Amino acid sequence: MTEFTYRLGQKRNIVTALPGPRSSALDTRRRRAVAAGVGSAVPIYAADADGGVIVDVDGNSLIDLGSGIAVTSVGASNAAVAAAVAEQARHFTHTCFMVSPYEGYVRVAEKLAELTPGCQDKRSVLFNSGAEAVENAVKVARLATGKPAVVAFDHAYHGRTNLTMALTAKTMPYKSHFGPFAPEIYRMPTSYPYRDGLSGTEAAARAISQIEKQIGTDSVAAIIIEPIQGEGGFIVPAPGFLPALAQWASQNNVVFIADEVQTGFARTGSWFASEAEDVVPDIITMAKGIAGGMPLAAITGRADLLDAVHTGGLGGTYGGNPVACAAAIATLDVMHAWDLPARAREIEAVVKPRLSALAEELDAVGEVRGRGGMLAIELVRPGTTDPDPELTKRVVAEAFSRGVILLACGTYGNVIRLLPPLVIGDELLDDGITVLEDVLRTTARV
Ligand code: PLZ
Repeated sequence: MTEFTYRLGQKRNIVTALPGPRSSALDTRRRRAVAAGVGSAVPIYAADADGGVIVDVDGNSLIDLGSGIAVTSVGASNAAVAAAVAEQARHFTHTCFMVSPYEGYVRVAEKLAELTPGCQDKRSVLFNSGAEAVENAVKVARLATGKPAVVAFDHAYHGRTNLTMALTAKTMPYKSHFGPFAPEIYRMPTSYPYRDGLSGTEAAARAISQIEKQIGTDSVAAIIIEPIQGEGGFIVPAPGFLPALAQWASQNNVVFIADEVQTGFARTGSWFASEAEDVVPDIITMAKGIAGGMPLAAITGRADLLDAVHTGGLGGTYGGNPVACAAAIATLDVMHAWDLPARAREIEAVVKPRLSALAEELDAVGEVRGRGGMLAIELVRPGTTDPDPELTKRVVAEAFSRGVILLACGTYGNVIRLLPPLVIGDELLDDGITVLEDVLRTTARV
């Protein structure tokens, strides 16, 4: 393992009840000022964070197994990223790339062309959020193909804006009462081996047949899919599913968009999850891990598709903000220097066998799955495959009370996902997983 350097001590240390008095006081202020529609996974307020720990305003150090939803892979205050941000902010925080451009944007686009799968000629555009990247990938696909329809999948998550809500599968909490939604979005069955028992080829044939029958290839501009579905439950499709869809897309003038907002940037043990099956997406959407916590997103894709758009057709005031670009350049350098794809594989090698042993021991653990630093357990009622969201909530709450931040996910709310910062040290990771094991053993048996 690379020797990572940290600013804060990497130890779990709980010194008050959780939440402590300062967090509780802030929560009272929050309820009077912040809209109720915004939720938080844990009720502690952050004061500091580094490596694998979040320190709250009461002085508690918690183990972070969520990375702010797969964002802080290099740590939440990586020294190189913080220095790059400070240096860029000293010179200029903004000019707007659409007004007077700057090198950082170009450098990020060059790096994305190098890092993303495939050696075809590529172009990139930078944005602020994952949803914005997805919206723009769809804009490009529609313009380049001259076709209207977009195919998304069961269990998909692509964002909370109007178009991306339409692409997202789950109604609560993301869509309920927020419609009407963008038109020309069609949902197809995905590959969910634990629940459908199909091979990748069978699942792809099922989806393709429905696309051809219900929409028609002459109407389909794009297929958008997460190579491992994130919010929907860390669903890893059966081998062969993604390559079959990508091949069908390329044969039918359909743009294959891989949404790698959550799976990207070393998270799954390679730079992008598409690489695991040698899939070369026509367009790839990215955000989250790209810039060490600064808001930046991107689309990178085939030059002929991206350059089909008229000048002025793509952009936005803040897209590719210079401070965020500086953070991205530093983040990608750190990822290379510390070989974080290899670290993600190490995390899998350490954690997955322990989770698999739990699955053997406890009937409530239906499946263990995932890749690299993106791992999950799906919890079910013993003896069935019926989802157990109540148990999931209890496990997450109990782990939190012991100082470990875990995030749940899944269409049925019954998946516990592990997304540690990739720079988490072995001891802290071991402590976090030991807590998860203890909590599961005690909670799943009652
Ligand atoms: N595509 C694959 O995972 C964001 C959302 C959390 P934004 N996932 C976390 C929540 O409840 O809002 C995501 C994703 C995939 C797109 C997005 C959207 O990215 O940066 O949140 O817009």
